Amino acid sequence: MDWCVSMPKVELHAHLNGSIRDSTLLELARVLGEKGVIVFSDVEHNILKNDRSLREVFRLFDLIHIITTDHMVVTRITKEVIEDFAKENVVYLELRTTPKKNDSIGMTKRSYMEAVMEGLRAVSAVDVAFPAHNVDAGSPTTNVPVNDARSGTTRKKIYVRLLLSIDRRESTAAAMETVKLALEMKDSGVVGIDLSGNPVVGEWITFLPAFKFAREQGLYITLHCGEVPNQKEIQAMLDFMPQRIGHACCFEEDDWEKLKSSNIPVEICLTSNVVTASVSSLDVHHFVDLYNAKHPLILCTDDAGVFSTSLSREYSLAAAAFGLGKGEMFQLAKNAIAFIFEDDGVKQDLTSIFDSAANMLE
Ligand code: 6MZ
Repeated sequence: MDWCVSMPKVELHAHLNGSIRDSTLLELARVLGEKGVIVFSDVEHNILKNDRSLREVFRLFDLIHIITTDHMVVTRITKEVIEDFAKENVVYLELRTTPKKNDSIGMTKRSYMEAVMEGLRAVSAVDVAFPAHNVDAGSPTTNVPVNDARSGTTRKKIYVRLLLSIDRRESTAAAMETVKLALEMKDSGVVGIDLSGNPVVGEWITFLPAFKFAREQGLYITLHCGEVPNQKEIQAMLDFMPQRIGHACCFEEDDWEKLKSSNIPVEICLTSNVVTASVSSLDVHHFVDLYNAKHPLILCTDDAGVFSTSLSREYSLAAAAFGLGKGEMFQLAKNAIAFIFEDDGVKQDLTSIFDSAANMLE
């Protein structure tokens, strides 16, 4: 496990509200319990539970959202989640979150995202490399630490980019609103759009206009695809040719064929898939077939908080379950650079970070 922690890693599939520390969730829940908004003991049991079906996971998210949908809390969890990933040597993080609207507390999708941005700026343990709008040049510049001016020191650095998620419960109009917000925030590090949420709810066709618009406007796209069996949807999503997909658990023969010929990279979330029973056990996980076929794949956490995992743990699990050595795992981590939603400049910087860490393999 030690070398899985110390080696640089790239995280491309992490949901903000799924990645919260248990201690933070419990602390926040206790406060709401004292105010009588929730029953703390029920919530505590739910948060600390280890096994969860996919249905229970989405019930838990509804609960988490009651606890966290508040501007200050959103800022706090964003800061903590980034610090946690940086601590285990994630050097590039694409953090995704669903912009939320809650009239009762004056929250709009935009103000929710501003609270996320505030969280980025609040990170103090590491430098956060993030695009900052260069007022003089009138154009965005990348690679600027937004939280601290102490760059150039030996402090750790993590690149953070944001993906805005569309929840499958949303309407076409709400999905379009999220895409427009992403476009307005393009200079602030929002690079793409994700489709997520309970996979048994909603239909791809509802979101298609928003995703078409996102693509036309130059945003990157990743879709949760095949987390439950739904061949018609899987085929339609693959035909759309997103830049990446997440999960790909319940694929039929035709779907594998289409996926492999399209070469669409897959974000693999081992613990999440096994805990939610989308895959019955690690030894039958599609990681093996995709890895052997040299299909592009990236190991990710999905929801490090909800599934009590970390990216290092996912690497360690894969190494043990699939008999992969240190060199192969290092290469797997490095390969992820090719699939980030960023330009060649950032890719080159990440490549040098990996190259200078390669001596850990000796
Ligand atoms: C599908 C998931 C998910 O956006 O509030 N989410 N969607 N499948 C999964 N597999 C377990 N895990 C998380 O983070 C929480 C939201 O992310 C999506 C769900 O929509 C969940 O409500 P944010 O930060």
